[in-house]
Amino acid sequence: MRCQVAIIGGGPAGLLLGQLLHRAGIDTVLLERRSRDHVLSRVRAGVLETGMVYLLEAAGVGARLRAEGLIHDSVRIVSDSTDVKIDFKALTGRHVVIYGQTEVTHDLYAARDAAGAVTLHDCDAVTPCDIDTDAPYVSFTHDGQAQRLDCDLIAGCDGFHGPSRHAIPAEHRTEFEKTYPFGWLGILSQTRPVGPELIYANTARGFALCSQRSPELSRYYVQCALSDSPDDWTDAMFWDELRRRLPAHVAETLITGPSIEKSIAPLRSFVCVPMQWGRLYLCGDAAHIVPPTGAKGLNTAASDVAYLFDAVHKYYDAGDETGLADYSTRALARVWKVQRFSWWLTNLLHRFPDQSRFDIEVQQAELAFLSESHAAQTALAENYVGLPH
Ligand code: FAS
Ligand code: PHB
Repeated sequence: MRCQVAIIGGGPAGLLLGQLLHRAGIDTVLLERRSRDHVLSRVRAGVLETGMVYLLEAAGVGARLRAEGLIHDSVRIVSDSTDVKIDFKALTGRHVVIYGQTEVTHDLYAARDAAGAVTLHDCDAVTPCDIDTDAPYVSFTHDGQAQRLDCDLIAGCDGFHGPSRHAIPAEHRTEFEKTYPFGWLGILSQTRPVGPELIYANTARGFALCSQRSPELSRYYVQCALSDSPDDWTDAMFWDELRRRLPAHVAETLITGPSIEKSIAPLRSFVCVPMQWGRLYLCGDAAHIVPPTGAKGLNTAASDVAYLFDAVHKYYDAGDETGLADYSTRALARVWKVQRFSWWLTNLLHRFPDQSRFDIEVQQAELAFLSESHAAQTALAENYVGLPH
């Protein structure tokens, strides 16, 4: 089997890259470890930067997004003593779009199928090989048969637990990591969202987030202990805790219902440097992870894809290898800015088990400054709507 670009991983990064390359006449084969149903059952991100929306339009999958995506011009950040609206539109002239990652993945798979591009699910032992030669390939097992996919380039879009990052020799790979002493317990409920905009809450009981997927589908999160499991939380316990972490006038309007999904995500900041080695290029969670606080995981996978697509297109279109050579440097420049913002917002909005009284006072003072300062609100808004690609 042979193609121009082998894509490992059928999440949003691999799918978006594959679709952009297809529309540029560059053929790919996508190897995914899990089944299509499993990938489409995941509930993850919900906020799209306008840069990501632009890429999805360029990939030809903007129709449902335009019809069903919800334009949000602001978010609210509340605490026990502050309640501030971060008005993206007024501060930056831009907005974000609420459209679930599940829907993005669904749309991209549908487009890939319609394009007739080759996607293999249930692939095992996927391994990038000879990445430091001009004849790289991917070995894998499919339907019990050992397979080999020869290619020119390999895109490692296989997420944090995939093999691609580990194909970069350990002696040349630097990994930066920060873990957080709590997780996010998230639920999805077929209920009307508590309000028109997302609400981030920092309270003495910890963080909470009121998000949404549609006018009838709500997504809520509460900060929880790392030792918790979803089974420790009944729906009633979740709703009670969420109410306690919201302003009273908001809590009393909360519409509750049975959870249709309930999961706990650990929080981590992680960066792999470099994001490329030989003919292997890492995109998305394969190279970096951010705590979900700033809604940047999916959107940063998209900016990696934008840079890699640009480089690969120049390579095939004009034999220009400069984009490929510069990919990691270019992508990491934006990745680190997103890491900083996600780390900063996570520290601002969560209660840490080891926080001193001083730490809490400083955190409350920063929330108060944010509620009073146009400059502070503008800085948050510029990062939230998305830094330039
Ligand atoms: P993904 O992990 O989505 O996709 C990688 C794909 O590679 C998967 O389909 C996987 O099955 C496949 N793969 C793995 N190993 C493989 C192998 N050996 N061979 C072949 N394929 C392999 N981001 C936000 O912005 N907001 C959120 O609220 C949010 N919540 C999240 C909750 C959870 C539980 C997780 C894990 C992540 C969350 N994220 C969130 C981040 C998430 O949205 C990622 O940033 C996004 O999925 C990145 O997309 P990919 O890089 O494509 O990685
Ligand atoms: C979500 O809707 O899943 C979501 C929204 C905003 C975030 C994180 C997650 O910051």
